[in-house]
Amino acid sequence: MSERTYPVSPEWAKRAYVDDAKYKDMYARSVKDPDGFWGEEGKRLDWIKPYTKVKNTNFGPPDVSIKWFEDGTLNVSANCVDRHLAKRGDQTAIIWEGDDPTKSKLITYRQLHEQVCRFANVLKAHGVKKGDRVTIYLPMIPEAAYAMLACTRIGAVHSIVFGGFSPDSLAGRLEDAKSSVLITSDEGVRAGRPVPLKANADAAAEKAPVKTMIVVQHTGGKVTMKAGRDVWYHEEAAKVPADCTPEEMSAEDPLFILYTSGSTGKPKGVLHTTGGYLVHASMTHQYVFDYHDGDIYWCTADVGWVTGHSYIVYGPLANGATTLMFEGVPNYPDESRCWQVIDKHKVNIFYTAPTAIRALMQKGDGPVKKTSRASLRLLGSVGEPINPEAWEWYHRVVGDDRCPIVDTWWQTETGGILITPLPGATVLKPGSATRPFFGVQPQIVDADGKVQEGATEGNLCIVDSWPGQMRTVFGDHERFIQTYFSTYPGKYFTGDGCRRDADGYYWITGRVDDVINVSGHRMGTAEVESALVAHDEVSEAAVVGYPHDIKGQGIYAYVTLMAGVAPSEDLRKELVQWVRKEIGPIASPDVIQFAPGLPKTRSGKIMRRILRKIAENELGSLGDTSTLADPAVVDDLVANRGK
Ligand code: 6R9
Repeated sequence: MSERTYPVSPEWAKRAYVDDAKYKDMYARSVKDPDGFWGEEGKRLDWIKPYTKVKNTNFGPPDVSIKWFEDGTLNVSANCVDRHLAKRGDQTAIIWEGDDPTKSKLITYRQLHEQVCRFANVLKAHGVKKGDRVTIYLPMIPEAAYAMLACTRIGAVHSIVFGGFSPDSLAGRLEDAKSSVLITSDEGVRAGRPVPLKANADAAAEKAPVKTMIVVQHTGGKVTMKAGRDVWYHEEAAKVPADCTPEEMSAEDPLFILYTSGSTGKPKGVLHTTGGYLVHASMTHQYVFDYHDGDIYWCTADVGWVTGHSYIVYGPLANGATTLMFEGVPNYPDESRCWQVIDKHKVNIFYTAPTAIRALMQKGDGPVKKTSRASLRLLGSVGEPINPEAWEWYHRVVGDDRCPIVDTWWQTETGGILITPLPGATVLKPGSATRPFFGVQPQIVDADGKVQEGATEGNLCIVDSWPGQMRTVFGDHERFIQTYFSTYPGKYFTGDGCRRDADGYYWITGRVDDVINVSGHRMGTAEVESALVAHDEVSEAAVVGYPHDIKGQGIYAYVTLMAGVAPSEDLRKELVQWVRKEIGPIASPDVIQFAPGLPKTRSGKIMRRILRKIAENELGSLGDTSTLADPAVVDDLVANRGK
C-alpha cells in the first residue's frame, strides 16, 4: 500500500468544523459518554416531544435490541423541509440534472414543501396509513425524493427498489415487504436510452400483491394503464391540497426498508428507524463533507442504494443543503460529463465511487482537463476500497492537487458513514478510510474472535452501537442476530476484512469472503488488485482465489488494460513480476486473464461470485447473471478463460 501521506492544509484546518485536536477530543467524549455526546447531538433535529432517554442498546448474546432517543417524537419530512422554510424557502433544495445535458431543474425548499405535501396527500387518498409499506421504483427524478419524503410525512415505510432491477427482483421485494402500493414512472432514461420501468412494474405486479400503482409521467413514453389499479400521479396530485400536517412519529418507528444482498440467502430487508438514523445522516453529512451554508453538494449515487438515501436525500436535506440529483451516467454524452456538470452548477463537494473513478481514469486526463472544476473543494469516495493509484489520479487530475479526498467506509446496515477522514482533521493516506467517526468503536478480531491490538489485520467488528445502525431484518429478527451478531457474539460483524496500521488507520481489504489463502498466507484481493492497477498499462483488475493443488488457493487475476494497450505474453509476465515486486512473491498471480470488461452490478460492484466460478472452471454454476450491468461480459470471460 502507498506510504505517501497528504497533510491537512492550513486553510482546511481553519475553515473546517473539526480540526485534529477537536476530533480527538470529540471522539474521546463520544465513546466515554455516549449519552451525553449523542444527547447533545440529537438537538440538531427538531423534536415534537424531546427525548429524555438517549442510548438503550444491547448487542447480546442472546438478544439484540437497539434503541436511540426512544421516548422522543419527530417527523423526518418536517426536519428535511418545513423547518427550513422560514430561513431558506427560496434557496434551491434540489438541483436536478437530466440525462440529456440540456435538461435541468432547480427546486426550492418552498417548492419541495408543496410537492412533498401533495404526494403525501395522494398516498393518503389511496388509503396509505402510518406503518404501511410503499415500494418506490423510480428513476433519478425529483419525484423520487418527493415520494420518499411524502412517505415519511405520513409515517409510511418506503422500500426503494433500484430501477435497474428486474421484474422478478421487484416482485420478490414487494412480496417480502407485504407492500401493496407501488410508485413508478412511465420510463427512465440512461445514456439516451429509455428504461421500461412501467412495463417492468406491470410484470412484477403479475406476481406480487400490488393493489395501487401510482405512475409518474416522465418521458411521455407509451404505457398501458390497468383500470382500477393504475393512476397517473399528475392527475391525482391536481385533486389534493398542497398542505399536509406531518405525522408525529416515535424515534424508533420504522423509516425505511432497503434490500441488500448478503453472502447467503435472498436479499435482506434492512430496516432503519426514524430518530437515530436522521441524527447520524445529518451529522455525518455536515462533518465528513464539511458542509457549510451555500455549498453545492453532489453525490452521484442512485436513490436505489443506501448512499442515495443518506447522502442525496436525508442527510443533505436535514441540513438545509443544496443537493444535486443526476439522472445520467458519467460517460454520456462523453467522458467529460461529470466535470461539465460540476462547472455548470458550480459544485463544491463531489462524492462518487471508485469504479467510476477508474473508468474515467482509463480515458486519460484529457476529458477532465478540458473543464475548469474551479468550484470543487472536496472529493469523496464510497462503495469499495479505492486503490491508491485511482486515489492519486482523483486527487491530482480531478482535484488539481487541491481537494482533500474523504474515503468513507460504511454499509447499508450502518445507515451512515462509520470510518472516514474529516477534511480539516485527518492526514490522508491514499487507500485508507483512516479513522472512526464519532461514537464508532472498531475492533479487529481473528477468525476465532480473539481481539487483535495495535498494528494488525483481521475481521472488522464494531463493539458498540451508533444511532444510524439498522434495527432488524424486516420480518426476521432472528436472521438479523444470526447474520451480524453470531459470528462474534456481542459484536456487530461487518463482513469486511481490515488492516490497522501503526498510526491507528483502518484499511478495508474487502469482504472477508474475498480473502484468499495462499500457502497459508492470507491476502486481500484488494491488495493484489491495487498492485495491478498501479501498473501504467492496467485500468482495472479483479482478483479471486481458485483451488490450487499445492498452495491451497491460487491467485486468479482478471485484468482490464488501458485503452489502446494490446494484451501479450510479455505483458502477462511483466505483470506477474510487477506484483511480486509490489507485494512479494506470495502474491504472484497464477493466472492473468486479460478481460475487456468485468462483470459488475448496476451499482458498480464487481461480481466476484461469477469471477470465482469462472476461475474455478465451474462454468455450469455461474448462477444468476441477470442483475449485471452488462451480462455479455461473462460470455467473453468464459470464452477466453485462462487467456
Ligand atoms: C455504502 C455502501 C457495503 C460494503 C462494505 C465494504 C464496501 C463501502 C467502502 C467499502 C472500502 C470504502 N465498502 N465503502 N470498502 N472502502 N470506503 O457501499 O453500502 O452497498 O451496503 O456496501 O461495501 O465491503 O461492507 P453497501
